[in-house]
Amino acid sequence: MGMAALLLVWALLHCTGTAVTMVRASHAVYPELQSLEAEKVDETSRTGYHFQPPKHWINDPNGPMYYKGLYHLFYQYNPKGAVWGNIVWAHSVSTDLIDWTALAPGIYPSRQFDVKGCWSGSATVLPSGVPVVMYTGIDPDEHQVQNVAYPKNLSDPFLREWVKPDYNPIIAPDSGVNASAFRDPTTAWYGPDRHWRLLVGSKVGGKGLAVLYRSRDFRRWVKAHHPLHSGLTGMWECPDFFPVAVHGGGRHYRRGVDTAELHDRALAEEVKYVLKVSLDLTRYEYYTVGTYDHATDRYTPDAGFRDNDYGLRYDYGDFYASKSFYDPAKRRRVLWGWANESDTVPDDRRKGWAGIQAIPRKLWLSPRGKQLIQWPVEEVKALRAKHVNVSDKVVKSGQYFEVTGFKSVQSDVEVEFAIGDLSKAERFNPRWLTDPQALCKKRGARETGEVGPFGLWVLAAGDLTERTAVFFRVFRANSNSSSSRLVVLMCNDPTNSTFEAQVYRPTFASFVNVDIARTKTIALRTLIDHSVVESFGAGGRTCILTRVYPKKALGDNAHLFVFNHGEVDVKVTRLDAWEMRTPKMNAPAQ
Ligand SMILES: *[C@@H]1O[C@H](CO)[C@@H](O)[C@H](O)[C@H]1NC(C)=O
Ligand SMILES: *[C@@H]1O[C@H](CO)[C@@H](O)[C@H](O)[C@H]1NC(C)=O
Ligand SMILES: *[C@@H]1O[C@H](CO)[C@@H](O)[C@H](O)[C@H]1NC(C)=O
Ligand SMILES: *[C@@H]1O[C@H](CO)[C@@H](O)[C@H](O)[C@H]1NC(C)=O
Ligand SMILES: *[C@@H]1O[C@H](CO)[C@@H](O)[C@H](O)[C@H]1NC(C)=O
Ligand SMILES: *[C@H]1O[C@@H](CO)[C@H](O)[C@@H](O)[C@@H]1NC(C)=O
Repeated sequence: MGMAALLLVWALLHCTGTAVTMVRASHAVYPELQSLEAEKVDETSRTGYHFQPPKHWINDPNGPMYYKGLYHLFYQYNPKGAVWGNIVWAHSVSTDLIDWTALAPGIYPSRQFDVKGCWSGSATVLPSGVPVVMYTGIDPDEHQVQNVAYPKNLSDPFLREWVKPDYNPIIAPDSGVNASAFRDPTTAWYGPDRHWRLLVGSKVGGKGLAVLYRSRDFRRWVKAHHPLHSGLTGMWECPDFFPVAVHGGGRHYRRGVDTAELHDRALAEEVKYVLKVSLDLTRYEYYTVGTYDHATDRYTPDAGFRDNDYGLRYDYGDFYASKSFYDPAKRRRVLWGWANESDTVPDDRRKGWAGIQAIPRKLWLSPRGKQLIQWPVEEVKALRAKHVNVSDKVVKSGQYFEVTGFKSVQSDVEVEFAIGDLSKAERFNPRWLTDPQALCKKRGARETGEVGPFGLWVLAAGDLTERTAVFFRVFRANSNSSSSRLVVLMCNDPTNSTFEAQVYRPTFASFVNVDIARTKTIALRTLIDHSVVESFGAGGRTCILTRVYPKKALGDNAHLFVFNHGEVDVKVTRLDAWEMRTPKMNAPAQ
């Protein structure tokens, strides 16, 4: 197609706004755009220290693993454009999860069993030390099949080349499976019966399924009679199933547990299991923590975990298709998740890029086993540069102050608030319990309250006409103040983040499981990175990532404020903020 024709297509798309789009694999598909290379890359809102390639579209993290001293991250990538399409497994390596080197794509369509696409999957490091990847291939009939690939050269720590055995696909949809809804194999685990197991995401009718397969030799896989688990939530994408250490279980509870260790009987008694699924219908994820019976291959969520759309999430913002891996170098479980753009497809075409990965997070089970806790991997601290701090500063009702002396556009901010008088907390309506997001919208950052809203305005213009609020509000759960329970809401309000009308800017929120009546303080850490606001409330109990695109609050014009719109005074007991350096982000290998 000549340049004029391209421009015509583009103009048509723009003017009518009704491009022929279809939805496949849950991504809007723009056939006319998916092979239009970005001519230039707009750096305006590009991130500095979040993972992204130099240009074009990315989505799900794939097959993360540690091998011979290197962290590997593969991810869904369109080498030809800034919208979804032409999907391959792009491949990057790092020694520290911070500086990344881009290699050539590791897995790309080359055989009948993946000729129409190489979609998401996982890595398993076999007991022999050999890493294997299992991924979804799209065959000539557009059926989703599961394939395996092995490294060509085990002495190459970069694992540059992968071999796809002729016996692929190793798992094809049988007559009981919808071949258009059968994807994203998990890391495999080994049972006491000497069989490997893995899960594939699927659905039947309105039910999401984690379909279970078993194998003796990693080659011939047989479907189990029942799925490991299912739920009335529509298609399950990107299932993840892994053990977590229990507090008091004889090992440090923050330590990760390798999926491959699952068959160890002594170990099995001191771990719980996590099942996470990504809901195709809502584009959110949820997880439960429970027990796994090796003999019956059944997973049962613990009482108290909601096993549906209202379940606990890793992140209550823009975070999807996540995948964890066990890091043997630091004995921890690390979580990767994809954050898409909140701007429009024409914006992405103009920018020449779309999608980032969230900062990798260490993940562990809380001491009481009621939820998972996440925290940016410790390596992130190595990026901290210029530091400023504030301590014991009271923010009176209706007041705010600016944190000065550093550039906040690419920064890491840790703050702790002490609350003066919790007895004034507003009444909590029990109906709000199931929908914190609606509560946040109703009681956004601009509404005044009693205890809160207080928190940060980030990526703010000097005159505050642009700002994204990350804040808390405290409510009292019943009218009897001597026996009341306090409810803490954490909220992210991007309503005033930009003047750009087209940008998608939902309020994101959740409750924070802290006993604030006892602590009387609450902490917040926010990683700010041009168009990313990634927040960790109460030491990682509630996380919210959001994408925003300020027009004024760019570069040196981005400011950071602390505000209090509640009647009750709060005190910033301490605030530490650092400018963040830019790591080597996917520079091509020499
Ligand atoms: C395998 O990788 C090692 C380490 O990079 C290299 O020295 C060796 O030449 C490679 N072997 C082949 C057959 O490519
Ligand atoms: C199979 O899944 C596809 C994709 O979600 C859906 O369009 C189709 O209706 C499903 N087919 C059946 C028979 O459920
Ligand atoms: C702020 O940090 C500096 C070191 O960067 C330290 O010397 C100083 O005591 C801190 N001030 C407050 C008020 O915390
Ligand atoms: C913030 O957003 C609201 C709702 O869109 C709007 O009414 C208000 O004028 C905005 N405030 C500023 C300072 O732009
Ligand atoms: C408040 O609750 C406490 C403890 O449940 C109870 O002893 C007290 O009578 C209650 N007071 C009122 C006014 O209901
Ligand atoms: C990210 O983009 C927004 C705005 O277009 C959509 O509403 C979300 O559904 C989408 N998220 C995912 C996971 O695709």
